[in-house]
Amino acid sequence: MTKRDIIILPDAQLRRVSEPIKTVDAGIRQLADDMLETMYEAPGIGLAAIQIAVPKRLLVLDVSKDDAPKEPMVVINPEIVWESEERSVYQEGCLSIPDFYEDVERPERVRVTFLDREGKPCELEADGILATCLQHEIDHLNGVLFIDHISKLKRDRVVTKFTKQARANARLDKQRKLA
Ligand code: GNR
Ligand code: NI
Repeated sequence: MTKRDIIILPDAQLRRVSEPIKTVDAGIRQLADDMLETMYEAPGIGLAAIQIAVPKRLLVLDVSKDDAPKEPMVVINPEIVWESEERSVYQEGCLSIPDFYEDVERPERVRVTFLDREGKPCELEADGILATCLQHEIDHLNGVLFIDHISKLKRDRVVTKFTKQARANARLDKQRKLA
């Protein structure tokens, strides 16, 4: 397994719509393993392939408690086939928007169809943090970020902050290359 770099705001790749996976082969299983390692290292509870710059409809997650055995999940070509009327609010974060957290309202429960790491069709009804995490990751596959669900004022503020930071880093890189 190999840890990969996570891309962050304002990287335009985060806005891409990812492509369905045609066949679940050894290459896809390798990619899923790399994503799990990257997620556990971060650490995070979920990771979409686009966060390591791979525009495929694949995500991994593990919402098990820190002191419980690991429960890695590989979710390929997910589709939300049902969502509850009932909503709930969770404070979300994102590995592609480090150190920024905000409340997001989403359906409390969802049913999701997907392929597992063997390519077997599966269906799952989720609630709580699993439902939130699945919806957050599926958003990534569609180029949507959790900041798209908060107020424009707060979103603009965080995008500006990360854009300025990226510019400052680019300037520093350039100076280092000249030195
Ligand atoms: O690690 C993560 N924690 C988290 C907390 C609340 C709601 C969603 C998440 S997902 C996030 C990892 C990530 O960025 N996945 O895309
Ligand atoms: Ni995220």
